[in-house]
Amino acid sequence: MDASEVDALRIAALAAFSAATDSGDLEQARIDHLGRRSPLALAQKQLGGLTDEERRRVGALLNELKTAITEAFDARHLELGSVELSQRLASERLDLTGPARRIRPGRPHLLTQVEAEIVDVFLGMGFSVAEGPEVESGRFNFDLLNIPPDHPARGTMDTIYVDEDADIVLRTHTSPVQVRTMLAQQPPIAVVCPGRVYRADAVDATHSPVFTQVEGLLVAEGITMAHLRGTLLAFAKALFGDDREVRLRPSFFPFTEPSAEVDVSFESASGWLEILGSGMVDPAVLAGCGIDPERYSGFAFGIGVERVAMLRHGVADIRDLYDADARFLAAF
Ligand code: 2NL
Repeated sequence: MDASEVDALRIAALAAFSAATDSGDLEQARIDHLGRRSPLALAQKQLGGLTDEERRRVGALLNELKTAITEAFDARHLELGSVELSQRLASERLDLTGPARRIRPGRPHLLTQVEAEIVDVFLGMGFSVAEGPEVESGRFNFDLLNIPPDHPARGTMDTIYVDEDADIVLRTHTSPVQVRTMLAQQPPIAVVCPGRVYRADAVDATHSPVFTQVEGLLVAEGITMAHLRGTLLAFAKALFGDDREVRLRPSFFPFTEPSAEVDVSFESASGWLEILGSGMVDPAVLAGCGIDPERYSGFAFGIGVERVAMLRHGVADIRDLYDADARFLAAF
């Protein structure tokens, strides 16, 4: 092999690398001109058949040739790499000035928010939170609350029975949670009991067979109606604003004596709006729950969370709180 043949191989390789316009082409050209079956590799294999002198001469030529072709390949490789990179950067360019997709975070339901707000006010006054089952015995839901077996509230017209024979009901208030608390511990007791309650009511703008209550109970020595009034005034101010007044109106519940509806002053509503029912725990209820009524007294109250949410947020129909209409939900 002489210098002109070596030159021809070099020229062919360089031409092939220049002609390659992408890295696929270039790889094929590398295989053709530097690969194991390239003319260069074949010529190197045949070196063994030459005389010593020839082998040294041709060997040197082929080594130079290989270095030249390799350098040419490396240069073209870099060149095509940077061309391809800039093409890719151009085609995958992101327009960072375009409008971002709007993120719409979820949040607790309005009822959940209001329930938490109510509970927080009482936590701030030192009450604890207690929860209990929604399926209750008639004993905890009624008997121990001074509601006798023949009371109309226990009928199937008012109460949803899970098992009528066994006297198992969906709780009609969260009072049984407070009953359970009293049975489990002696005073002082200060608990609030939030949760779902059930009544056999038809649905209309202000009634739902499922609704949410936060009931509260405070039992200790020397508790009077003044404690009830002061506590519920503080609650009304915390929830509805500092310039509120409360008014107690005589009422009746089987489990409290005396009992009082609590109204809050509302300038917009031309006077007063009822926010909850309350009273001094009936001594018979304390005694039934293992608390000595000669030593202890207490007050209790029941807040309808739907009613508070509707008053606070101007919701006219209780069904809006349950329909899960995204347009309603998004407003809170
Ligand atoms: C209302 C009235 C009230 C109670 C709930 C209660 C619980 C025990 C003992 C005595 Cl364990 N009372 N709870 C007392 C008065 C009223 O709720 O209108 N709620 C929406």
